Amino acid sequence: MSPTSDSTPLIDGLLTKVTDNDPEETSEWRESLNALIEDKGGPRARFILLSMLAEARQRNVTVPAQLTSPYINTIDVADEPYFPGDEDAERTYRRWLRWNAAVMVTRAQRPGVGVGGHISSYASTATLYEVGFNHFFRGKDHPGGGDHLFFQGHASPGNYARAFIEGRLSEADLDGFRQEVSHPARGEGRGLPSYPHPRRMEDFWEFPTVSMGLGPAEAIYQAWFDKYLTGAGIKDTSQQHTWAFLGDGEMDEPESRGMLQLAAGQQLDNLTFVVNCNLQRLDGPVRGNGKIIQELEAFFKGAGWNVIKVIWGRGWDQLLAADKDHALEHLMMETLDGDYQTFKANDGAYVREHFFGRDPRTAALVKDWTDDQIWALQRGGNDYRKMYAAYKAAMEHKGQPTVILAHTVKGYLLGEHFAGRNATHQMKKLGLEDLKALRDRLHIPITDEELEANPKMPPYYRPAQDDPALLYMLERRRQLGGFLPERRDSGRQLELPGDKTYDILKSGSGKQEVASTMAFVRLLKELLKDKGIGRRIVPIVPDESRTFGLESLFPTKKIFNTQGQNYTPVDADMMLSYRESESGQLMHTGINEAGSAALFQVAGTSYATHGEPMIPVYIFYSMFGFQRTGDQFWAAGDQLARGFIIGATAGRTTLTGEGTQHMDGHSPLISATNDAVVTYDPGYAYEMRHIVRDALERWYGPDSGRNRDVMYYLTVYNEPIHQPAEPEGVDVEGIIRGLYQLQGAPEGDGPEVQLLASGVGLPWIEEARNLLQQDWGVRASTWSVTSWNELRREALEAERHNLLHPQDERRVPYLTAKLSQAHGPFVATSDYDHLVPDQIRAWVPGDYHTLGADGFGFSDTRAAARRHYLIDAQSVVVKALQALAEQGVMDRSVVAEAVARYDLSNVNAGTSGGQGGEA
Ligand SMILES: Cc1ncc(C[n+]2csc(CCOP(=O)(O)OP(=O)(O)O)c2C)c(N)n1
Ligand SMILES: [Mg+2]
Repeated sequence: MSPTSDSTPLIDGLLTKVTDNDPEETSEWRESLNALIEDKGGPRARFILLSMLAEARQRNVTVPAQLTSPYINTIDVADEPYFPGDEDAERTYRRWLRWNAAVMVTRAQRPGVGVGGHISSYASTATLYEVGFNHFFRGKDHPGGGDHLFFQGHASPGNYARAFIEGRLSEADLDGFRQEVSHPARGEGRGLPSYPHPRRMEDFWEFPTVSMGLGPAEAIYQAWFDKYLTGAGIKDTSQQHTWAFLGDGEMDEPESRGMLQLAAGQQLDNLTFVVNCNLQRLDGPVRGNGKIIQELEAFFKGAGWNVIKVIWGRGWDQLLAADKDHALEHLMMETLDGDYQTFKANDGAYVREHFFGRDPRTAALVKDWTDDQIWALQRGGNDYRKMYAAYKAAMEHKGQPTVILAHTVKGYLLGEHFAGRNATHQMKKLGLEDLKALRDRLHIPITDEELEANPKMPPYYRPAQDDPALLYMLERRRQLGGFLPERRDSGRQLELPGDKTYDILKSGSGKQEVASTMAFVRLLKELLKDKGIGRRIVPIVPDESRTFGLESLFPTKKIFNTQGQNYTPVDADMMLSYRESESGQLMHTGINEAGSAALFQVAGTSYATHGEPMIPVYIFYSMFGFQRTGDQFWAAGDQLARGFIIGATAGRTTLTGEGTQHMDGHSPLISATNDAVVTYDPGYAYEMRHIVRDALERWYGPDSGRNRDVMYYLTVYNEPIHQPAEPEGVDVEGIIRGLYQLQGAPEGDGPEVQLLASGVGLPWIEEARNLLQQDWGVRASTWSVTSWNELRREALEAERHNLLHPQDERRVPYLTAKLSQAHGPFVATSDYDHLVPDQIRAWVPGDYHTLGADGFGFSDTRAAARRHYLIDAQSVVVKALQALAEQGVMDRSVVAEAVARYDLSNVNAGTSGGQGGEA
């Protein structure tokens, strides 16, 4: 055991505070131990101690579980299963794949292109993939529905190489690697994205994995969600398995490790992680001074996973069998990863001297072996049968997720310039000599002449159509349900709710004041009742249900838990009792925004992954959304996810009681950078009814020609406000496109201004309109900007069109056209940074002035905060007067008078918004 595992916290129920009631006896035991260490040394003492622990456990004396095992394979040789495949045939085409993957990347480095790629990672993981492709991974035509496969992103050349041999991609397609736009534009074939990007290759990739750490997180939630679908009676997923292939370096990411407990707690035995432990990451060793496999073993075991280590290939079996006094096993354990890496960058003689030579007993084990024989000893992850045994055991294991820790070599079989080298990750091409050597090692029938003809464009290898190995390979996939990866979008539509469901938000709040969050939740409850889509809605909440008024769903819809509810909830007698169930509809993710975002991604892509459209409604504190899990929303966009992202308690000044780390004044800016996110900042409830309906129709209604693969981000607030009834004949198109008029200018002949606002700012401009008229005789129109972001996008599209078609009639952006009849300067406010309304500046037809709440928030009353930032009603009034003064319509002294009248620099003089602002 390494020193680190000595300090592993005791989590197995051991009492940590036991009184020592016989110190003398204790000290005798201690002395014996010390004597043993001095006499026989540390290793022997360790052996005795571990035997004692094992004995104690056997006798039911509770001691903490041992989190690591010896540095040998978990599955004993005697327990290895019969291997049902044709190992020779499988090796033959595995070599073709290795060759074509390396050649594709090399060719992508050709002069004039030079776009790079990775060679060594696939070389290390080819065996791990191939065992799965030939014996385990079920395709989409499998009656059980097929498996979910998360591949290591930068090992994609291997996936393309397989698709080429399978006949799914042509040689011309492979030459389009990393030239997604230019290659097809030249008419030369498909462009292949660098990594698994479903958005860029919709019929092929399913899961975007290259932002390291997000794949493992998503895989866990995919497996959980599969059980949810079964519990909901929507789909039987009992024959679907989730496999995640991960790098050992990738396991450093907090997202890779931070959600393991959910998989164990929910007993996700439909999930297997395969960690490709090639001991290297990008720069160098993962744990040069330690042992990553042992570290991961302890970590996963501690989290409650089943761990299978595949460390040594079959060549080692006889050595370990002859290792009577465990000297080899001990040496394997004592040798550091950094040294293991160095061995693979050398040769057999080096391994003999620097590994076996460290102990006369181990040196003796190989004394009759040649250096070549020693060099041929493989690592477990490069041994096909050892991996087969591990996968089979993982599939058969019940009640726990499994992790397979596979020891491999980075750059395996690529030769001395690649294997185990620190720089190997980024080596992008093979030189002529490397190619020749690789060709020989892989037995590829390509001649020296063919290689020499153009070393920058080495030929791909394609077997004859009736090659027995090829036929065998295709047959394996046919038996397992078709090629993988594959993404299928069923294009399924849903029967959507009619008008009545949405009417709940039509009539306003009457005398009451209602926050937009609550209004949204009311609509959500109506949607949950709908016969057509109610059961397809997946509310996702990271421990904030009570904050958002969702706790009333606990007793009726229940919280999903694969274990059901085995305890009596403390509030069992109450109406709103906390209820968990195997068929629950709510997904309570714990305090885990990253997990929730992963789940959102999974549920939002179920229409493709499972052919079952599901509608995630992920509600969270908006501050902990785009800036915290923005990368996951990006991955969700890549995966063409659809669903509602509800940034609740939004705004820089609306949740003021909670202070700066809760006050979001910028999430619409971040969401604006994600092209798959349609952002709305609705202020009034009735606006939401149209937006939500539009989203559902866009995703799952009849085809309207619009891109369906978008997510809707709605910012909603916790400030109760008067919700007006929907005006007769309201401008629905304007609401959806981002801008509509609330009120026109009052009659009269005073100067005119145009006031724009969004979200919680709508009441401020309505108040400002009154003040302008009463106090200054200025006539203001008010506009609700439901989406600054969409207005900008549409305007940019118009500009692009105009750039490319200079002689066509100019396309006028929607917002420009909409505001073209408006008179006077424009003033905009919101509960966000200036940059939010500034997004549309270029297309506002007139002088445009923005107000905004920039910088860090603080805890205070809403009115004080709004005055501090100068975004409230009075600030809007003054800004409007100033705008008129700048146009020469009004004297500057009037502006000064207004500043004084409203006491504008006094934070205690604000009136926009009530007191408070807690969650
Ligand atoms: C979040 C994130 N950070 C950094 C990278 C860049 N990156 C790509 S591959 C790689 C090294 C991967 O090492 P490992 O996970 O051990 O995979 P291997 O290639 O060794 O199988 C890095 C740092 C990334 N893709 N994603
Ligand atoms: Mg690695």
